[in-house]
Amino acid sequence: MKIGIVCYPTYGGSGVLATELGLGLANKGHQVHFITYRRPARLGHFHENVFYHEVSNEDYPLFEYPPYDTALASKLVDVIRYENIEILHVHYAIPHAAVAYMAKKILLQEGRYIPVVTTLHGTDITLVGTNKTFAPVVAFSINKSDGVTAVSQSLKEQTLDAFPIQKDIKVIYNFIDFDRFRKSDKDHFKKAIAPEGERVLVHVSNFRKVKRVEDVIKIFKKVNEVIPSKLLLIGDGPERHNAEMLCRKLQLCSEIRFLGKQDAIEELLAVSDLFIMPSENESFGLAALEAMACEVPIISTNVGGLPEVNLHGQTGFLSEVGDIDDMGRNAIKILKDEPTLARFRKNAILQAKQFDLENILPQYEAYYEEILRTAVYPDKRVVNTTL
Ligand code: GMT
Repeated sequence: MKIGIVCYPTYGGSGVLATELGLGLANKGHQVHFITYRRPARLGHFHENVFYHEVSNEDYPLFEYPPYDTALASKLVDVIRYENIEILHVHYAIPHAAVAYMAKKILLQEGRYIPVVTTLHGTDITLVGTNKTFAPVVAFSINKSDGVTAVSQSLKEQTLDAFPIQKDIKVIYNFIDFDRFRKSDKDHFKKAIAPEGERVLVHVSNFRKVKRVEDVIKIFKKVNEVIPSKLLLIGDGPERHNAEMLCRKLQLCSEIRFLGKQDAIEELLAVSDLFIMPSENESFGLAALEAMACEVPIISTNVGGLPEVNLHGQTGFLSEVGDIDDMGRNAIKILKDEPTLARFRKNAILQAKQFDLENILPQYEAYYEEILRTAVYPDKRVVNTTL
């Protein structure tokens, strides 16, 4: 298949997932075309089946806001036309689903039908999407997609609650590549980070408000009072400054390391004992899954799709948002002795296997095939012209 992929090329979960999906599809022989404004963060190496088309935007004194949507729609039309893309998969509804609809209508005038699959990732529904600034367009463009997927059952339900959706939404979970994410021997790292054999706690995110990074530090404080430990904070974003200020206030700076954005996250997860995800909202929690694949148990909240990933009492624990005391207590329960930690580690990797790329990738392929069959082939232009 020739597949077009649109995503945010940044470090956000939706961009990571979209890039890994594209690479996985390319490894299976599909031709994958990424259409984005920058090369996606995880698209670092040459692959014979991967193509990258950059969306450039025109600056003009009149534009206070350069019209990215228009630039992307035009680029999509161009790439789909000349590369003969068969199916377009857009990640994150805003603005990608609406832009895809625009490109589809333009191409339809030429008698070319491009089926569009939209994957909902989370904040495009739960935070930003329901905002009245965007809501009508989000609902409309989801309904106009040929196929819609959500990354958890919870996100599907939240979407159906929030919008008048007539489309069937298929749940296809986030996935993990075990070739990359697995526990490896990084003893030299461990010694550098925790020279006295301290427990290593870790948090990875884009440091947005929704991630509640300050809660991570407060939970760590509770653990640190009882168990010798270190905290690694990986990623960067708007909340970093506040997090640093809190470390200073709590006099924890010598126990906490801010590592910024990292590419080889798996190497840091390999030396970690516990992952903390106290998010206010989380449609799935890809960062938690990456940790679990490296045998790291999870302390998380119980929101969104997290209970579908983190099994309470087995792979970690779930708590109410903001319940620092409970999360602190649970963290100590897991870290208190080696046999308990080993049991949680084992359960974490077993659960992560449910989301193995090898299982999830064929679900996307089958879904594309179904969309191509039902949206195009049975009654071709009849379906097309009624759009
Ligand atoms: O919050 C992030 O990490 C970024 C965000 C995004 O849309 O880029 O991630 C969302 O998509 C991920 C991949 O599907 C999910 O695993 C995350 O749970 C989801 N984030 C939220 O719902 C807050």
